[in-house]
Amino acid sequence: MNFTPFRLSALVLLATSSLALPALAQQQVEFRGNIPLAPTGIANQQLGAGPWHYSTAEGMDITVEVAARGIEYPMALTFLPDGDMLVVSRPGKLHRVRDGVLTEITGTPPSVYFGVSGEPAVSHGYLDIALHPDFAGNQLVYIAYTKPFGTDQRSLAIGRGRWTGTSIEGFEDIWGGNDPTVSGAARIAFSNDKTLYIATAGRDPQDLGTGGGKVLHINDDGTIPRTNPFVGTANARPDVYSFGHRSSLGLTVHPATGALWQNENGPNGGDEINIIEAGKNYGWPMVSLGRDYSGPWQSDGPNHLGYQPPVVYWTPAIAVSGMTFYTSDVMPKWKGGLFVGSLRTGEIPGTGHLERIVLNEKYEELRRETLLVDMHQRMRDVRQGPDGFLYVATEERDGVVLRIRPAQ
Ligand SMILES: [Ca+2]
Repeated sequence: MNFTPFRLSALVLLATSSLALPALAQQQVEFRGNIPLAPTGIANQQLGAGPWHYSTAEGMDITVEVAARGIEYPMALTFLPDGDMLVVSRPGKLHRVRDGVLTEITGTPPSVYFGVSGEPAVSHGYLDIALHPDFAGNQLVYIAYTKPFGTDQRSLAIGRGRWTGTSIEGFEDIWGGNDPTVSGAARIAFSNDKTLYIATAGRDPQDLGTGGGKVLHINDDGTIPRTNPFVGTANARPDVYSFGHRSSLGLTVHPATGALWQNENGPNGGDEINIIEAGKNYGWPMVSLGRDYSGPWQSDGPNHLGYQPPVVYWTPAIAVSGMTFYTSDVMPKWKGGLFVGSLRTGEIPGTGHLERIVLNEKYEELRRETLLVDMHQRMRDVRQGPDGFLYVATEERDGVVLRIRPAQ
């Protein structure tokens, strides 16, 4: 036998570690139902006055400044032809922003708003806003919102009205508003043919007879395009365009191809960006690259066999939100990049940020940059302004719209 003192002590250490392993191998966390309670130690951090300066990966320095302040939980923004910004919020308000000054716009519909965003059992009042492609001629503004109906029910609704400069005139619903199976997150986007796409959350993403977990497709007046893939199919809604989605928080049209790009939140991981094709099944809840909130993988294999695969995915989740392609020469090293807002990373509140994704001509990912992490804000929407700068809405109680510009 050749037990040296060193080997003996190593054996003792090994035995001790083995005995202690079950107690040290994992951390117990508190659950509500089957969802772990999120740790809030770095959440709700106040944003300072700015501006902030950053170096970025492509060698382009940026300045980030506050373009608008004092919006409670902004959800989405868009720009009017005159350069003013319109911002909708969780409490169901529409603001115009001109030179940093907020004006609340009247004539918008009542909505349902409660709960803490990011936690179970919530309702967002206003979800998205879009201008009609012929806005300069018809002044039509579209709002996606959670509408109260019946005694105590709520439903996603899409409505439109005319912009007067200080109000929305003659607002009326053109779609939804009476279907309790469709509520929660949603986005809308006009395509180049002036029809409207609606990305929804909700129950039964595999059921073609319901509106939840789908991308839906309507004309600008709410009627159904006859070319939709399931028109005439038994037990299918004629407005369904694609299905098998979870919770869509981003929808945009590719500036060159006109293709519809959608993103959706997985549970704990499995966030996806998808290119939407008519009639296709995107897999939820059968296939996912994420985990159930309680720990197990959502599906048996890490693939989308038999279903449309995502173009980009995240595990752990970043809670993907608003999404846009950047097309301007103002920040040339970012031109062609895809920008995505993040509400929180790895199930930890206070870790929202902005991501920049570089794709090749086949839409295969080449690189991914994480931006504005140290701001600790929920970055709900990102859009390009008419000035070529990027604008980011932070969904916080003291929400702001940030402007990203080249460093000066
Ligand atoms: Ca999928």
